Amino acid sequence: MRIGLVGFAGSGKTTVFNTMTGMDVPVGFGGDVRLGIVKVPDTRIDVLSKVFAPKKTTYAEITFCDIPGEHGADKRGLSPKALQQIRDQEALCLVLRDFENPALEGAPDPVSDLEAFHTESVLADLEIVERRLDRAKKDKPDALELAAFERMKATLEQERPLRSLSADELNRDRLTGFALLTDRPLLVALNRSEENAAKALPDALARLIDELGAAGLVLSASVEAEIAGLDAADQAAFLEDMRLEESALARFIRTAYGLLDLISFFTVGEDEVRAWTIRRGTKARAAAGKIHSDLERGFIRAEVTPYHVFMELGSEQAVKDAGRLQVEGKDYPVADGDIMHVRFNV
Ligand SMILES: Nc1nc2c(ncn2[C@@H]2O[C@H](COP(=O)(O)OP(=O)(O)OP(=O)(O)O)[C@@H](O)[C@H]2O)c(=O)[nH]1
Ligand SMILES: [Mg+2]
Repeated sequence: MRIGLVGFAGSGKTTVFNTMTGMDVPVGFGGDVRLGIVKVPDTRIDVLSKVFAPKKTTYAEITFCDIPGEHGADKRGLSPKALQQIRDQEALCLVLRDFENPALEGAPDPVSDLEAFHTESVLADLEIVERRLDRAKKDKPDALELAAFERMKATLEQERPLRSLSADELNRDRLTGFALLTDRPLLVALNRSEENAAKALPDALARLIDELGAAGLVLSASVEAEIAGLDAADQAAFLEDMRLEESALARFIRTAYGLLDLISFFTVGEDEVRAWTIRRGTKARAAAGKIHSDLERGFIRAEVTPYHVFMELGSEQAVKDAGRLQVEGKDYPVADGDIMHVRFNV
């Protein structure tokens, strides 16, 4: 999954990117777009890896993309180039500044920054939608698609994000190729100074995040940088000192998985123990396709052991002997934590 770190110049995107990925990209202003891959920590994978002692253990991964918050020509908002780079992302993490940045004028105002980002995204989307509607008047319009675009226009004119429409209303299947911004899942990260790291999201901001159909989270990039530099034992003590329950990366991943409605299933064996990320509701055959297209094409059945059943009985043989192995067909909705063996024939 690809998540873009977006936001205005100097909000701390590169600093957040560094703490999440363990990379050391210079902070300050601007720079190039950067990619960093992060393993999704999962204690279930750690346990399965102990049991199977495989040659290889593979965690699920998230790709972070750090997008410089280049200003528009009037020194405000985001440049067309920045907006274009944002359009390439599957999901967005908006980093809001809530710390004094000596290089910027004025005190931090995250609520107004979120409003400004939203307004700018709405206007960019409206331009695309109106252009499509204009063109539709000339060529032969598809009635369904036209209705969807009219609905999108009305939604945007009320300054509501497209993500507030259902997949059906949006006619989402037909939308690929339209580089819209407000239909992307949005995670808002409030980047705070050290002394406020453990305080909850302020009410006004929480309300706005809710209205926009987004999810919110608080972090302090400077605190996280310190945590990342410690060894495992000291990390726990430091988190407790700061009154934090877990690192920002762990919270970030959990929040992102919830927002995007993602779950993991596992494959196990002597060669590899591996986590796979899918959308909740994905059926067994499509999930098998994540592993290899042959498994989807030649799918016969899936043999499934829920992780908790495996833990209760201790081995795959014990699960079979107890008659607890689930034999599932192609339409079985894979559940979070399913250990799956796909039987196939090509
Ligand atoms: N005190 C404090 N300073 C921070 C924090 N996060 C970032 N900074 C500082 O703010 C400045 C800008 O941070 P960057 O991470 O480069 O900001 P950016 O959003 O990547 O900026 P652009 O790439 O220009 O859009 C740097 O000097 C950082 O050290 C934080 O949590 N607390
Ligand atoms: Mg940057």
